Amino acid sequence: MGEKLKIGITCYPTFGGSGVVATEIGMAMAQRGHRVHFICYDVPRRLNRFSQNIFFHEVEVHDNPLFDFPPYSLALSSKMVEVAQYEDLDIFHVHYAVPHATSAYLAKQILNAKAPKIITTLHGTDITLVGNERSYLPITRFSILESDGVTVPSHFLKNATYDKLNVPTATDIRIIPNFIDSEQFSPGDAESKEKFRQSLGHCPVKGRILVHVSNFRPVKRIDDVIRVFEKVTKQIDSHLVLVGDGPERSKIEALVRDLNLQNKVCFLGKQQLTQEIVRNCDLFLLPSSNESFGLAALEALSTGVPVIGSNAEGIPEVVKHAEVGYLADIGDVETMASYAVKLLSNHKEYDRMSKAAREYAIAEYSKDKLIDQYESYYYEILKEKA
Ligand code: GMT
Repeated sequence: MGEKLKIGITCYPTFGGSGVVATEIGMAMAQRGHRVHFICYDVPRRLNRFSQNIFFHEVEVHDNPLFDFPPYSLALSSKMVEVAQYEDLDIFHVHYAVPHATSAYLAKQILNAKAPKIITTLHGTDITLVGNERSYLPITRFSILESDGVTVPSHFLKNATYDKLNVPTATDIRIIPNFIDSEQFSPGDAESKEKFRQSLGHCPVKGRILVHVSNFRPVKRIDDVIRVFEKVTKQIDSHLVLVGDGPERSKIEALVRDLNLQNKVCFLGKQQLTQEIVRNCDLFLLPSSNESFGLAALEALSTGVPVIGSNAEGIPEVVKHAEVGYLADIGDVETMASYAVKLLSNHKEYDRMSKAAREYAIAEYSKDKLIDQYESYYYEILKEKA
């Protein structure tokens, strides 16, 4: 490999998959000796410890009586310019076209010949955003076309970028799937499972445990999670654990009460170490209507937990139907529930699938392999666009 790089990373510093992927890439690059500068409005959730080669630069958005809306994108551009100049950055690796690639583009214009190369990683919600708000299309498209390199986590998202954003197919978009740290996301054992059940406290848990982790946005279709569980729990002694928080939370809590399931459903809210929960459960539910990849499902597979979900967008690329889980059409809660019951009632088949899930996650999505791809891509873009 070539010389050590100086990389600026910008992402949404939240619990969402894009923030997780961005942070894990940064931490892995730092371990490989590159200097990594996170340029974000807050410390990314997974960046929870001091590490050599990692630096954090806060984007402060100053208010002013003139501003109805403080200009985050401009504050980010200014910070990018400052960090690039002081730290002599080689690359801005931004996660999300809008506004991060747009801010990087502006920073590049200001920095001129000394500007770092821009690598934009799309995460899917860029496309959903344009679907919901068409006025963002020109700026999303422009920011993608002006990037020096573009990556996506799935074939689905590559095709959607060409189709929905009308990006010319001659534009190279590199597929680098999301990845897992299989040591962190390892299966639970009998002891951890027992401890977990007891720790659920007011929700004493017997039987099987179904789990869902998300940001509780409408695209996750958490009402389908509840409907699937309602059917499963009628046939199999089971509980449902919900991890995360977001705009749908109140509605879902109300639905759980309406269906009289409150003693069987545990809302755990936002959690830092989801692996400590998911590895102690039996089945992961992901019935989303939109999912460019489905990192949460991959993390479940890595812990040996099969996934039942929808066959939307990028999910079938990650969850191989009948091999590591089962997929049905969006909203088909009947079929999802029958797959869940079938799997949970056949211990031999469950054990086979659980083992296959873990093996598949390690073989296809190991962190080292995919970080190698990002690192090679960095060098490729620096060489190509020199
Ligand atoms: O929808 C989420 O879970 C959050 C969102 C985000 O912005 O972090 O996730 C997107 O990026 C993840 C990482 O690439 C993907 O695994 C998710 O599938 C994707 N979400 C959607 O496409 C809706």
